[in-house]
Amino acid sequence: MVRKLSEEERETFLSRYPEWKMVEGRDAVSRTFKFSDFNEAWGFMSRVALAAEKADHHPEWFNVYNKVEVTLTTHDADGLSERDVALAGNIEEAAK
Ligand code: HBI
Repeated sequence: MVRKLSEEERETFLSRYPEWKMVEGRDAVSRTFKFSDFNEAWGFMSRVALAAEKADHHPEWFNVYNKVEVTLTTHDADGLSERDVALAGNIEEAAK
């Protein structure tokens, strides 16, 4: 069973990744990415999908054309865990 992030770990996470915001009413973080077109968005999602499979930790996401909304939380912890921090790091890399 993976544990939830502490208050301090959350502050560290959110200051390290300021584009990620807490989701209202959920213990989750979310960020929206905008790409030049669908092809770029799709390439990003493909890279994230591979990282998610490798980590066995998967995002909740929504895509329309060049926009990808990503939400991270850990079902097994019923909230944010270090798995979300790690995946957010991979997602930031995949968006470069
Ligand atoms: N992804 N976001 C998220 N949260 C989980 O708890 C999770 C997951 N992907 C796979 C996974 N858990 C498996 O470890 C469990 O379903 C067995």
